[in-house]
Order: sequence, then C-alpha cells, then structure tokens
Amino acid sequence: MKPLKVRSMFDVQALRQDFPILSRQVHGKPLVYLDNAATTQKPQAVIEALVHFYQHHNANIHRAIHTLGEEATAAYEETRAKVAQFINAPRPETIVFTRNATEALNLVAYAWGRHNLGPGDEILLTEMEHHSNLVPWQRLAQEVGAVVRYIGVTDEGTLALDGLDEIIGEKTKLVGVTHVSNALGTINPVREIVAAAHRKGALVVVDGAQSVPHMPVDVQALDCDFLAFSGHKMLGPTGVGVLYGRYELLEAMEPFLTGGEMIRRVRLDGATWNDVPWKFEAGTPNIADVIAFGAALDYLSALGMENVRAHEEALTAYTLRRLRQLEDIIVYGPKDASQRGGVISFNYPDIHPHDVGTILDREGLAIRAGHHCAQPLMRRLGVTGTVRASFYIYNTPEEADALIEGVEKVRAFFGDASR
Ligand code: C6P
Repeated sequence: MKPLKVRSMFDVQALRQDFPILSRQVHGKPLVYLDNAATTQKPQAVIEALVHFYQHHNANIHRAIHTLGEEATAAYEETRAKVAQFINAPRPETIVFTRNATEALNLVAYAWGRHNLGPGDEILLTEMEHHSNLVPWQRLAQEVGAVVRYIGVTDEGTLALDGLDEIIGEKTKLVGVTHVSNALGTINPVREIVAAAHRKGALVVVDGAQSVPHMPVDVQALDCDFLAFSGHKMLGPTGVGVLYGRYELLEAMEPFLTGGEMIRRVRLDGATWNDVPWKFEAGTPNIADVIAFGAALDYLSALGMENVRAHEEALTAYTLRRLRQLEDIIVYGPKDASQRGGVISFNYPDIHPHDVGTILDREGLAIRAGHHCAQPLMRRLGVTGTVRASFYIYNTPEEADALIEGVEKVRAFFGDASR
C-alpha cells in the first residue's frame, strides 16, 4: 500500500528534530515509539525548561520573600494559568496540581466523596474505566456504604448508552467516565453524559488522561464538574497531574492531604484552610516539573490541538486500514477513526500479546502489551490482554508501516494460525 500522506498542519519531520530521544536506536533499529498512551517523549524545550529552572531560579514557592522565591512562585503560578487556558477553565484557581491523574481522581474520591456520599448512594462508572477511575470509587463505596454500578460496553467497544436517562437513577450521586479509553481508543460522548447526569442532580468526574493530550478539550463546553489528567502524557515531565474542579465545589470540599502550605491558621486546638486551589496542595509541590510542564503546554498550543487531533486521526485511519488487511488479526474498538483517539488495540487469536511485544521490541518498536490497567474491560472483551499501539504528534505513516511489517514478522515467526 502506498504510504499515506498525512496532511498535517505541522511539519512532522521538522518537529521530530525537537525530540532528542527519537534519533536513538533500539536493538540496532531506529526507535519507533508507539507507547504514547503510557507516556510521551519530551521535546528539548521541556528538557531545557527543567534545567533552566534549576540553574537560574530554584527556590521554594509561596513562602520565600527573596527574589528567587518570587521568581519560582511566579513561574509555577504562570503554568497554572496556562493549564486553565488550555482547557478553557474559567479561572486559574480551578486548577489543582497533583502528582498524576491517579492522584487527581483519588483527591475527588477522598475530598468530595467521603463527605458527600453515604449508604445507598450510587456511583455510576463505566466498564471501560482505567483502574485509576475505578478502584478509588470501589474503595470509597466500601467505606461509606455506597453502591458502584457500571455502564456496559458494546461489542463495538462503545458505551451502552441506550436509555441513559434510566441508567442514571435518582440515587446516582456521581458519574465517572473516561473521555477516551486508553485500551480501545473509544471517544465517549461526555457532553451528553454530563447533561444526563446533571438532569438527575449527579456530578460528573471525567478522566481526561487520554483526551486532553490529543484533542481540544473545553471544560466549560463539556460542563463537567471535575476533569483529571497527567502532564507526562502530553510532553511534560513525570510527576505532574492536574485536577480541574468547578470552583464552588472545590471551595466547599474538605482538604485531601494536610500539613504545610494548605493552611491559613494553625493553633494547638485546630486549623483553618488556605484558599482554593492551595488548600489541595499540601507540602512543597513538584515546582520544577510544573514549570517545565508550562513549556509542554506552550509547545502543544503552538501546534494547535485541532491540528494534533487531525494528525492522529489520519494516522489512526491509515493504520487501521492496513492492520485490517492482515489475516486473522482482531482489532478492538470503533471501526471509524473519527470515533477514536490515536490508540489501536489488537490481537492475534493464537499469540500472547507479550510475545508480540517482545518480537516488535527486537524491531525497535515500542508498544504496550497487557491489560492496560483496565482488567474489567479485558474481561468484557474475553481476553487477558491486547497489543496496543498509540500515536502522538511525532509519529509518521512510515512508522505505521514499520508496525505493520513488524506484525507480519510476528505472524511469520509463529506460523499460520490454522496450523
Ligand atoms: N494509562 C496507559 O498505558 P497516571 O498513571 O496517573 O499518569 O495516569 C493514569 C491513567 C488514568 N486514566 C487513563 C485513561 C489512563 O490511560 C491512565 C494511564 C497508562 O494506558 C498507564 S496504565
């Protein structure tokens, strides 16, 4: 098949020069990095922002009155403002920095859930949630006597939303839904789910870990109550997560972790809390990585998230077309690339995903094989795991071709499935 001309709005070959790691070899082959749903590579601008901070501005924030402290505080808070702008949050104070999406989701379960859910209340999740938007709620439900229910997954890998207004019951107090499935790539109709939940007075927490890095996400348009995501999946350093929360909700919530920085006044008989969002940022935060995350946001904003989405959609459509031409292969998730992010999960019925992953690694291809922290979904699909390729801004049609060639080699190595 002729390699696809991905009509990107940016020059992918030029952009690749910004990522030092992309020029390395693995097992003597050029690295083809297709594990972007796990974490993305970092451009030089982000690496330099990190080094620059430590070389020129390093200090603790919010407490020092010296110049370095003021500079560090300003840069940290500037990233908060950039995050707010990136997801069109109404004000920077609605942005809380955490370690990752997982911690952001736990924050909601602890700080909102423990005080707002009780016996018999229902938490409605989906069968395609990542464990990070599932286990905290199961644990909370056990603690407070709430009940967890699930929206099912269809054979096409979409949410079974028929009768949504009945699925969300009078007792449903919280709906938790992933915007884009990390295992299937399915883009869920979050706006409709939020509208249905709000009609019943339920709040909605959206797991944006696989959407915010890949497409324009506007929290005001979605009208969600909480949105969680991770900086490391969008060119930023590890150790930075984001929780967006509706301001009134954050203000009414109890703190998550307690200690330094999150207090207003402490006496021997008790304490009062700092303003939102600092009430939720106890102790010294991940200052340097947050500031470098700001450089990642600048990089993505310069590309334009519409363009990022268009690039990934074209690459996904091309790869899906090529994969489906291979004999025996099972590809999961929606047929149409317009309904999915840049994540493609597949299996050979007779070959373990780890074996596929090991052979692909020998070809320089980095993919993920396993349950993708979505074990209930794997059970629904009737598998223990899948092979998953996931794209980002620097991936090319030639790399998609390398994936197909690698998969063909796997088939050849194991022989025909019918034998
Ligand atoms: N998914 C993957 O390979 P953390 O680890 O906290 O940064 O992100 C957690 C998380 C939450 N929700 C979704 C939808 C995710 O995909 C992830 C992370 C990685 O799919 C690691 S399991």
